[in-house]
Amino acid sequence: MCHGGCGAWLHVKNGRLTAIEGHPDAPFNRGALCPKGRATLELVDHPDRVRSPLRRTGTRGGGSWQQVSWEVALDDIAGRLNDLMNRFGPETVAFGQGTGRHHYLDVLRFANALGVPNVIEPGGAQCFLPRVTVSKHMYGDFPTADYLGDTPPACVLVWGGNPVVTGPDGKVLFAAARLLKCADVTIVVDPCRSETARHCTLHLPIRPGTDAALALAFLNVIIKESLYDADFVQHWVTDFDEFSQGIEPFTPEWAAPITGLDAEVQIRRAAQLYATHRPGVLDWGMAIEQTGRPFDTCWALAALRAITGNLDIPGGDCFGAHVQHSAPVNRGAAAEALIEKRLGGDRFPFLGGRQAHIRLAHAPSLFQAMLTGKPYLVRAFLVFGNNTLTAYPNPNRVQEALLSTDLLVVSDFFRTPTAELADYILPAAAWPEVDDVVALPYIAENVLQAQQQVIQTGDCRCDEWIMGELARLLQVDFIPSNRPDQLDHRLQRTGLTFAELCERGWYIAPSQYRKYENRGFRTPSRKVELIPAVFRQISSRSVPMYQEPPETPVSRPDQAAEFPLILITGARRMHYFCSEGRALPSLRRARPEPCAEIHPATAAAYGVGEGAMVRVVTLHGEAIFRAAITEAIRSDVVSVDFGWWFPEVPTPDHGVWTSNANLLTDSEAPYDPAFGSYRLRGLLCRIERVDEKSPKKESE
Ligand SMILES: Nc1nc2c(c(=O)[nH]1)N[C@H]1C(S)=C(S)[C@@H](COP(=O)(O)OP(=O)(O)OC[C@H]3O[C@@H](n4cnc5c(=O)[nH]c(N)nc54)[C@H](O)[C@@H]3O)O[C@H]1N2
Ligand SMILES: Nc1nc2c(c(=O)[nH]1)N[C@H]1C(S)=C(S)[C@@H](COP(=O)(O)OP(=O)(O)OC[C@H]3O[C@@H](n4cnc5c(=O)[nH]c(N)nc54)[C@H](O)[C@@H]3O)O[C@H]1N2
Ligand SMILES: [Mo]
Repeated sequence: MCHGGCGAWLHVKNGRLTAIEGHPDAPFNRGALCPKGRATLELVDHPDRVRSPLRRTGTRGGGSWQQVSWEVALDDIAGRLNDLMNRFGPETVAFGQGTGRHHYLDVLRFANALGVPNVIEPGGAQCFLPRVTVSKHMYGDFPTADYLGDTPPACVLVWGGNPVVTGPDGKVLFAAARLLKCADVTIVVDPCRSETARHCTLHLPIRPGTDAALALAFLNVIIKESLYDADFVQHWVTDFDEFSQGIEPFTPEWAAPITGLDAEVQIRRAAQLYATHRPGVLDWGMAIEQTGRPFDTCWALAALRAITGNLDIPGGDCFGAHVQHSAPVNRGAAAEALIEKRLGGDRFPFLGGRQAHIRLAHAPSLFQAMLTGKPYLVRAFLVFGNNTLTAYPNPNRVQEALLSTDLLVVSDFFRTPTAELADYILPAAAWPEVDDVVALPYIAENVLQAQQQVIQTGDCRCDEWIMGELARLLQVDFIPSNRPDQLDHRLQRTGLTFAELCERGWYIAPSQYRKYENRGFRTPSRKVELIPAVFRQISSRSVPMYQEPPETPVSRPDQAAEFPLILITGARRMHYFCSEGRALPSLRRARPEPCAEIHPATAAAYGVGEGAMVRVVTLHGEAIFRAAITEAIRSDVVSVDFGWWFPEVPTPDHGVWTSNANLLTDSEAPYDPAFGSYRLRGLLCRIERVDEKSPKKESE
């Protein structure tokens, strides 16, 4: 359901789900389930679940809906798409989706089939894909920790993530926690003492947005003190001398005032520990992609792994078995032709251009095109599982953009504030209602698990089916990846059929290490490239650079008096997955309200007591949170929950304008030069006490 991969037994009686248990032998979770997994029954049977297609009856966003059949809904949607595409070309249609779910690649292939150039997903520029793309250019593949091997890592360095809560990217939180337990040295880089930090021997409470500076200083220490793996570097790494020269100025003493860390006992010591405790895992999280310049930060961190020889060794960061046989996404003349038309494709080569791992459009530019008709008209938007109003910065503008289209279709489980703006809401199938192959960890694909449909709820259908039906009506060539023959096809490399995989539950590829010794790395030089040629085209330098983020007390001293604190948004919480789960009673009881974590000294300075309501104000807007006062955060940082809306508020906006973290963030330039990323963390803010009883306003 999430980035999961937890094996579970689903108990079914008379076609209804009656219980869920963690599967005791499942490769990653070994019997455990998190609260979100345990709430599955509350999700599938929820009284507010959308169970049949809904057609808008009144004005847009007015909240009046009529149930219609799939046939009526899809005929009308296909007819209107056809009409718009005939008038304005296929670029008048755009797709949106959320973080990686089973239908992720189907949306991209469906877009290619239709000639639709613009698919947006919050992750392209802000989550995971920057790490993947940079790794592909430098190593030819994306490495993940050796979760299933027999050799424990000697060191785990967690950077800008909280994996024991989030288990992101198909690696599962329980496996991440096990890894931390067995390592000798564990280090975490995080402005907060997160749940992961509490498992670690060394915590570096970095100033938000300065990760590239710290990573450069790590490289400097490791190179200067000759702590790198000289043998690996000599045989398998290009451009080491040029790179080393470039790194010379970035000493721990240079990085200390930037990062707010001590040069000797924090920076130098951590770099030495990571370099000398091998095998080492560097587990990087999504914080490094949300502070504005993931290109440089990912480059520096990727270089760290390479020079310490931790790639593809037992207990290190390993390349996957790629045991799934997937249909290609970017290949073919049709996909190539779309690059020219893609919004942001020319400006951000790693987001939407030929060198992107997954080609996506630049979200702020797409919303802009909807509003202005420039560079061309975008009149239809189909959303397959994304709460657009909570996921993107500047939700006021996002709402204007969505309302300006001629056709808005949203497929979801619930009438979210975003779905309420649509012409049609399509009832999406939840995970116990879908057959699929789940390949974990993402990109690496070492484990294939069977996801089996065990129940059917109302008229709910999976997104792949919806796209398949639209393709049929629009007469384009697209085959859903979970059609029975496709499931078998995807399992080719295992020699199993889908039915056989269902019998076994999962397939684990045998671990193989140092695969590069046979065929080299999958880069042009067949080696790890510290300065790939394509990086030279993007950067004016031969090493990653640190640039002070555009909105900090250092870069904007003029604003710092009024906004003296630093805001981070969206650190993940155990009970919710992004904007989901707010309607599920067990989850809502555990975390009833959106919180702002504030250090006691800061709270005292602002006269804010535990549990008080606070208004967080930035240069971009304001939102309201419950104060959670904690020592586990830097005193100059405030951390707010993201994704909040209030399903119980009866107006169609469901309270999305009260505590939506993206009212506080920034969608404007400057953007990351490679990915077009904007800033969700590391923004100037202040807090104010609010003397209201409840954070929920009815409506604006
Ligand atoms: N300020 C701030 N903004 C952020 C972030 C942050 O940290 N701070 N994080 C960013 C990141 S990393 C991400 S990934 C995005 C998250 O953005 P998304 O991944 O889009 O998450 P949601 O906004 O929860 O939207 C997902 C919607 O899809 C529905 N859904 C779930 N499964 C399915 C399915 O199989 N089919 C269909 N049709 N619907 C489904 C859910 O009910 C929910 O309404 O937000 C980004 N935005
Ligand atoms: N339970 C749960 N699990 C989830 C999700 C969820 O919503 N709930 N969402 C999923 C999604 S879409 C994603 S992308 C992943 C994200 O999962 P992770 O990659 O683990 O990212 P976060 O939870 O955002 O953890 C980021 C940590 O980064 C810290 N941080 C904030 N700013 C900075 C900074 O500038 N530098 C550094 N070094 N650290 C910083 C925060 O304090 C936080 O502890 O989780 C996935 N898993
Ligand atoms: Mo994400």
